[in-house]
Amino acid sequence: VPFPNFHCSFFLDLRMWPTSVTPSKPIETFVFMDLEATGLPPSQPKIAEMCLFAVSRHSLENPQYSNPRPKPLPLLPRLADKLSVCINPDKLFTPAASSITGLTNEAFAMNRKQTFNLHLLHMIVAFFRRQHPPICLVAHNGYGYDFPLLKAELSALGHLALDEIYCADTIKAMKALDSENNQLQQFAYQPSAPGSRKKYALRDLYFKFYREYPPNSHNAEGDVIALINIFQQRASDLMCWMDSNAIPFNSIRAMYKENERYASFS
Ligand code: DCM
Ligand code: MG
Ligand code: MG
Repeated sequence: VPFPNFHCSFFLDLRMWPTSVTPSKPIETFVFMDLEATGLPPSQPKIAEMCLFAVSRHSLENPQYSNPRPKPLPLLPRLADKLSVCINPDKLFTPAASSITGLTNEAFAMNRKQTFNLHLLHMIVAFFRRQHPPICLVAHNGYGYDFPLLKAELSALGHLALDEIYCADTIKAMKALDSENNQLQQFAYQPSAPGSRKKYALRDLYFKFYREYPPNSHNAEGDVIALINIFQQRASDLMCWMDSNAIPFNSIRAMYKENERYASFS
């Protein structure tokens, strides 16, 4: 049992996972991340914008609330380290990516933005070094997109590992929490209502909790803030799930290998 004194009611079965692949003690810093990029796989996208918000477990366990009318809402943690960077992707945006993000190759060129280079790598590593470990990167659809894409960019610089950093995907976590709740409900003979198909897109979860769509979608910082707002609605369960289910960032496979980008031309 990894955490004998945890008040964690979820997923006892996941303790069958080798304990060495999850953090050895509770995660202390959650680094919420979102990436904007030139497109979706299989186009081998390149990152165009990256936002990291590092928030302590303490802040997430002790939220402040807005004025109670009409309804008290958790405020963004006052103490958060933030890194938001524009990155010249050095690759053409797909029309869809350009349209939803508002980012264009011309704008990066006109504003003389640098590529995903060693300066940025050093910023990211230094940013993590300032956080109290264990550290967990958190992204919405992170396993499907953000983590493999970040891994591809780091690998292209020859930086294969981010040691002592874990990662967790909030879509996977939310689905796991919901399915656990559904199993509990089955004991009470409460079949889920017809038409209640669960939707897990960032904007749908945000709407479910806040009854409006999130502002600044497809802007890395806007998406990170929306993700934190969603996370705050179920923070204790999500943190508990991540303590037991976060995986090492080093176990993430790159979305593609840089030299394969040119393989089809040879
Ligand atoms: N993306 C895309 N087309 C979509 C959705 C996303 O090309 N329909 C790409 C471009 C975005 C990136 O994925 O910059 C990240 O998506 P999101 O803004 O949802 O984080
Ligand atoms: Mg995203
Ligand atoms: Mg985004």
